[in-house]
Amino acid sequence: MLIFTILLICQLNFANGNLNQQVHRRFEYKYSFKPPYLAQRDGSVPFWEYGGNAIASSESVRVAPSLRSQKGAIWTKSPTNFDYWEVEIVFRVSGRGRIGADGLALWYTAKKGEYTGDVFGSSDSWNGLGIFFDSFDNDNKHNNPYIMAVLNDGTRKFDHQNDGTTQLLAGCLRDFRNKPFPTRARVEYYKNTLTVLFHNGMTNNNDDYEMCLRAEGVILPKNGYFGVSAATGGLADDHDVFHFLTTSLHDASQFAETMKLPEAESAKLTQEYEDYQKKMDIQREEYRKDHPEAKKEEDDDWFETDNQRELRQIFQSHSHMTEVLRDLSRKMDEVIGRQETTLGLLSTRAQGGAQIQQGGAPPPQQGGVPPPQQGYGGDSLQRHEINTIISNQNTFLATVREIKAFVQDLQTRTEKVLQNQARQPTAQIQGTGGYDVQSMIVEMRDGLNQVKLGIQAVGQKISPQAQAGGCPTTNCLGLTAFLVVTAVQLSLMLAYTLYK
Ligand SMILES: [Ca+2]
Ligand SMILES: [Ca+2]
Repeated sequence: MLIFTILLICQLNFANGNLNQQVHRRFEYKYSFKPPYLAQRDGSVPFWEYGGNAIASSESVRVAPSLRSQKGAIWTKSPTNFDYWEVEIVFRVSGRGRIGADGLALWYTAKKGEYTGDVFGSSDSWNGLGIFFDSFDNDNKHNNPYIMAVLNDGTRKFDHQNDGTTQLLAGCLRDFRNKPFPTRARVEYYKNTLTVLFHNGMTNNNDDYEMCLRAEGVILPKNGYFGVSAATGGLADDHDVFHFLTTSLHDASQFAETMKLPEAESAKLTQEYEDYQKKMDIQREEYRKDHPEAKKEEDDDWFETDNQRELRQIFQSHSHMTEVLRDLSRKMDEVIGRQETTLGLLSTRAQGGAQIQQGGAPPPQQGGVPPPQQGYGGDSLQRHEINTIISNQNTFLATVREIKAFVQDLQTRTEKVLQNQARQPTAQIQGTGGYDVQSMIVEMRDGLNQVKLGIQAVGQKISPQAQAGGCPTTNCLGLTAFLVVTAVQLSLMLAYTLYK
């Protein structure tokens, strides 16, 4: 099963690789618009024409505004010179109403459509493809907003009354109105397969696309025009388009053939490039002679690498510190484990002692605990003494747990600092000065090492006592005090670091 899965993954990767190798993509700026400077000062959009109620600004094209009975459209000036393409459109349909109208259309047609037509603001009886974002539920089947692809050969009229249900190629029910982020659609037409992906605008992540529809055997007219249109009715929405990005898709092998330059031209271009390089070198030399201070600035750049090295050292120190802390945490676990064993032994003995005092008979052995070496009984160890020992042990355990939690907290904070540094390394180094941070970290590491050694020593001290089954109360108290002092020290160090 596992081998089969691995094989499948390999195959998929191979297939993906093939696809990437075969398709050559080229951004087509003459069939695209995007902010900033979407529209020029005179309001025109380069390579595009718009009309009707459409208005273009530097940030977006408002294809139809939220007023009653508005229609508008924007069309490319020239027909495409490529067969296959992908269009990514970033848009927003928004209005105050719970229901909006009428919708937005993305077109690829043999001829440019109208600017005030009957189908979402553009021409009916189109020849080519229309992707409709239909906001209004004309047929009252509660299935709008709806996204659909409708093909037409120039003979059919769009069936508005039924929301085109009998004419659509494929579609999907998606709400695209009033989303926190602009909605997106990616329409791909490659080797007669049409795919529409939709991004519902609930996140700002560019990759959150979902499949809306896919249809094979789609034949579209060659050398068509792209367009976007929109319309409002009795109800109204703003229909804004921010990005219209067209990429042409080519079969890589064919593309290589068409892109080959004649040899003579290639040699000429190479020669031109070399001449240009030489000219640039000469100019650079002259500039250096005229501006000796520029040289100094270049030298200054080299000192940047020192800073970077320093930063890397800080990173290493931090990583080392994290390791030490992890080690410490593990040791703490060990200490707690040992203490719990000791506690178990002691409570067994406390029960035994109580029985001795009550009945005077020797205690039964419980859970295979070996009998202690030295004699004990009602005379040598009173019940209240044992209880004191147990309560001391409990206090000690609680303190150790607190310290453990504290160390974990410290570790989390260290990791946070590391992450912050990774995100904004230069800000840190400029803010505090690299050497100070470095020396402080070394100090902290030494301190932590001392703590670690102390705890190891404690662990060693405790284990023989656990084996012997005795724990003098004075020692336990001393240890508690030691650990509390350590905790205070650590918190002071941490506070100092945070303050810094
Ligand atoms: Ca409709
Ligand atoms: Ca409907």
